[in-house]
Amino acid sequence: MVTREEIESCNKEQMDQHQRRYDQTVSGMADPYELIRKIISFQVAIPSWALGTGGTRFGRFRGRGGEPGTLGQKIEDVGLLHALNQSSGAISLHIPWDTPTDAKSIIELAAKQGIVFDAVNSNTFQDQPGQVLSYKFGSLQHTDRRVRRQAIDHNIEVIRVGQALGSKSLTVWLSDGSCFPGQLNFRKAWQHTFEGLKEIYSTLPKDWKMFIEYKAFEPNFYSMTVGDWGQSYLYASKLGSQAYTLVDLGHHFPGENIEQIVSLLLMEKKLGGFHFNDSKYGDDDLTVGSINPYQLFLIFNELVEGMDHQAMDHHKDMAWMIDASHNVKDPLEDLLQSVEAIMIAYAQALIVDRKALESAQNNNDVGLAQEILQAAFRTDVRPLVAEARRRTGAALHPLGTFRKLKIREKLIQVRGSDVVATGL
Ligand code: PSV
Ligand code: MN
Repeated sequence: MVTREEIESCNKEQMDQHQRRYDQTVSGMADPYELIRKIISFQVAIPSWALGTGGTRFGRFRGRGGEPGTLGQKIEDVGLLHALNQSSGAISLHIPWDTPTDAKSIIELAAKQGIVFDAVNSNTFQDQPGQVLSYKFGSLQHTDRRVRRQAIDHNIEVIRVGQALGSKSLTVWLSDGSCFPGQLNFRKAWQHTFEGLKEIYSTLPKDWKMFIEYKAFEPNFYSMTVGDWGQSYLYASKLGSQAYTLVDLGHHFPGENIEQIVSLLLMEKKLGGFHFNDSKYGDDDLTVGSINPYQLFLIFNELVEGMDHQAMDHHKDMAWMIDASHNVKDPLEDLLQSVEAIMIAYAQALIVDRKALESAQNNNDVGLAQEILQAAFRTDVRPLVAEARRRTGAALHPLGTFRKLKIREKLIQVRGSDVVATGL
């Protein structure tokens, strides 16, 4: 669908302008090559459910078409993104939305596109056709042990699916909770959930991690059984060293200090994974960096500081993923924009003058500390990120190239305009 030659020829047209901007950006930087090296190795996984047009509880409008109708086509779409940016070399599957029927051929297809399998995600927040017992009143927290059993078995099955693909982690997001006061005994709900997680954890292969994702509200509106980072941390620390908290940016109340949460979880070695998106009000699932890029930068600032403090590998030691929904935009364009926003925030965090910041903090020089952070945030690092892409054979401008090469039009020609991808 897109070749290296096509990307190169688009790059050629933009090269003069890029070179001018790049020279200007790196003129004052001590070691731009080291920055470029880090940017190149940073990869963000694409969730299998984000490749189609999403909807809300008020329905779903038609997308432009050409959406992936099969898991194979979803992998092809991630391959397209990766060809354009060389930063999306992984896919995260949601089971059962995207259960592979033939793992071997799926692995081969992914390998051809340079794609690996990131965390596998279980789903006990919906009832599936033919499912024996309902999750209407929760899954692992349920008052009926048979429902809990069904949810535990599903998670164990998801680990098995992931093992066949070479995944190394399981993400558990539970929608369990209650909608009305009195509906739930909080303590029993917590204990049931913990017992279930414990059993799932006990089946985890030794080289796997388990991520416990929390969410402040929705679909339950009075209480969530894994509602905040404190609850997730409690489960993760009681479970053991293979269990971690997963932070999804959209799962907080407005105004929450997510960067501080990130810093403390890193300090406790309990931050395992990340779901990127942006929001104005809640779990809005908007394009990363579209509403509050400064917050994204502040989060990356803590991530880089905390990971460096523990000599962690920025790419390998954390599961990075986008978790968004695209109701009005082309999903592939939206994902390209999200990855770009992540790379920009990451690059800006890399150029924070850490020594100067530490000294300003030690001297309680509040004004200077702010200046230092904002100097990094206000640096236009886009040419640096573009250069990192160019050096790996990707596009200087992924979105522009996607449009110039008429990739969506080609997908519509091949797949038609009526396919609807699985997901929410
Ligand atoms: C829940 O809102 C969530 O963030 C979880 O990560 C799910 O797996 C994903 O969205 C898709 O529904
Ligand atoms: Mn999520």
